[in-house]
Amino acid sequence: LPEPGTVEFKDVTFGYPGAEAPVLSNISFTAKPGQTTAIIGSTGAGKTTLLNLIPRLYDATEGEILIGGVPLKELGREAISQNISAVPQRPYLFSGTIESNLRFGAQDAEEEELWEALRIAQADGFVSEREGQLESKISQGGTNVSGGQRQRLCIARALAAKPKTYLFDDSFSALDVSTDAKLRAALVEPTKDAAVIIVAQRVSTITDADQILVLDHGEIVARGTHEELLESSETYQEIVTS
Ligand code: TTP
Ligand code: MG
Repeated sequence: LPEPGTVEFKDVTFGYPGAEAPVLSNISFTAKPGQTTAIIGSTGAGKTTLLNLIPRLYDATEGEILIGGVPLKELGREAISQNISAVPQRPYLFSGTIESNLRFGAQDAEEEELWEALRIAQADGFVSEREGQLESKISQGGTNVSGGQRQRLCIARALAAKPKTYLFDDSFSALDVSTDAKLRAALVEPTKDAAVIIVAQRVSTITDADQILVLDHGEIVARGTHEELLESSETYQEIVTS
């Protein structure tokens, strides 16, 4: 069996219910623990849809997705939520406290572990400045924190759960370049044994990924490392220079 956390897509096709054309066609790849798999492609290419299939927000129309060699449909909801942390493109906070938001998926974490997750996510500074700190209130939808703070709290929440698979959907876009760089450097150690899948807009942030999948109109049109794709893929070159 592949290692726990391994994500395998086998010839996956997906169309939204009622839509005529599939949004994803014949997607096959393996994201291995200890590696970063980046997905890049223009808006509407299907990147978010692809990520959303992994925690079963929808089921593939054709083909199969396996986690650690087990088909998603046999895994069960609990195993999926215990093993996979997803930071969605529009990160969401629940009304409650910062702590209750961080504990979603990490009920038994020690308080120190929550602070460690906040430090990695570059969120410890603004949380410690808020009155009440971990007990400080978050309003419905997280409207009383900024977009960049919301993003970092959702990254901290994902880290606190200590999953085997991380899904980041454009999760660093609201951060300034310097915070983005610090956060990425801090993420290396805590995610080193996990399978990490990152959807990115900025190529600069994924140049060191172990594999990059170039998605275009729902198909993987090229794959490889940054250097390989610069040589082989016109679509990639266009993304790099755009
Ligand atoms: P996405 O998967 O949202 O495309 P994307 O994530 O690559 O785009 P972006 O970079 O802007 O985040 O959408 C792919 C197609 O699927 C697009 O035509 C819109 C459609 N779609 C739906 O029909 N219903 C949905 O719920 C979503 C998320 C997308
Ligand atoms: Mg998207």
